Amino acid sequence: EKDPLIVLVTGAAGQIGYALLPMIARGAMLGQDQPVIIHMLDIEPNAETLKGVKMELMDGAFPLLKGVIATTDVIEACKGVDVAIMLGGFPRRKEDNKGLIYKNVAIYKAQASALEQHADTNCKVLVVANPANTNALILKEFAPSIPEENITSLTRLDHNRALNQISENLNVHVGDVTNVIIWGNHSSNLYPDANHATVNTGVGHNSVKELINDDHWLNTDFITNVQKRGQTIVKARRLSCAFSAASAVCDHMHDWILGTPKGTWVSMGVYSDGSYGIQPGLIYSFPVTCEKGEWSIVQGLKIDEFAREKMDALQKELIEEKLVAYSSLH
Ligand code: NAX
Repeated sequence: EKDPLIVLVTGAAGQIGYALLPMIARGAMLGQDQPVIIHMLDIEPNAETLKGVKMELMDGAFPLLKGVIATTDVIEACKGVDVAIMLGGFPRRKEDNKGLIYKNVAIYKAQASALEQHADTNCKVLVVANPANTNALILKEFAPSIPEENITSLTRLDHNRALNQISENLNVHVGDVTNVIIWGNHSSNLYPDANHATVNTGVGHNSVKELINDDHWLNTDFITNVQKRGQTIVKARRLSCAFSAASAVCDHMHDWILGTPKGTWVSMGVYSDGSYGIQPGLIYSFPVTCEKGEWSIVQGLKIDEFAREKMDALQKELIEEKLVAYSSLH
């Protein structure tokens, strides 16, 4: 049997945490042959809730689950961690964007130091809490001894939502649609790009662009449907999306660690190496392939004018968020 991996989940008493924890314990994230020890972190006002979640994890009698720690102590939570899922943060609903960034910079700076000092040196980090790209950037800057390629942010939910939009439009199974791209920032202006997406028709791979034959839809409703999907779900459910986010977290970590299938890519927020003219160092969502625990940005895709404009606007947004974040540090 493999040695267990230690998985940290911050904000574990929250909504996404509640959906994610049983998925991790059942092997949906790291594989059915990979035992796990789960470290759950939340803040003092939620300590009791966290205890309740721990009881449910124990009652799950999960064969792969070798241990659970529920704590409000960030150092205890970060000890020996191999995989860190950062759901915890100050909620968007209570602050404007600037206030939200300020509050979260303080949190991510502190958690970066704790991870740097106490986690495994090769710890892989996924930041989900919003503003996800900028929280990840702060984490990267304040944990310089963690390799920068190990710090990522979530755009996989948006990626999966884009796959679903295409699957509904073309009336094909979502599993047959591949290679959409979420470029840049996970924000209300996020940009799903289907220019390179394909559908497996059983006899070959056809371009989504040719099958849909309607650039207008791809450049209008397709984009806004993905951008507004979160709000649409809140309206229907009277709660924000939780298990689709949790499932996307599992997809992100699973594909990063175990690899993407040949010929397909996924979207991940990763540090820019200057690919596609994006400012180096920013945490920007790119199409990536993964192998043996390492991602690489898909190179050489043809970018049309429409896409270029969106990609640049999102870069600008991220540079602005970065400036706000840094201004709060002085
Ligand atoms: P909840 O508000 O239900 O849970 C957040 C939890 O974090 C709470 O239990 C809170 O006590 C805890 N927390 C706050 N400060 C903390 C700290 N300093 N240390 C540890 N824990 C702390 O939110 P939930 O619906 O679970 O969403 C979690 C985060 O994901 C939010 O920031 C949300 O905006 C973000 N999302 C990001 C997505 C993405 O694609 N990147 C999509 C889903 C989601 O909206």
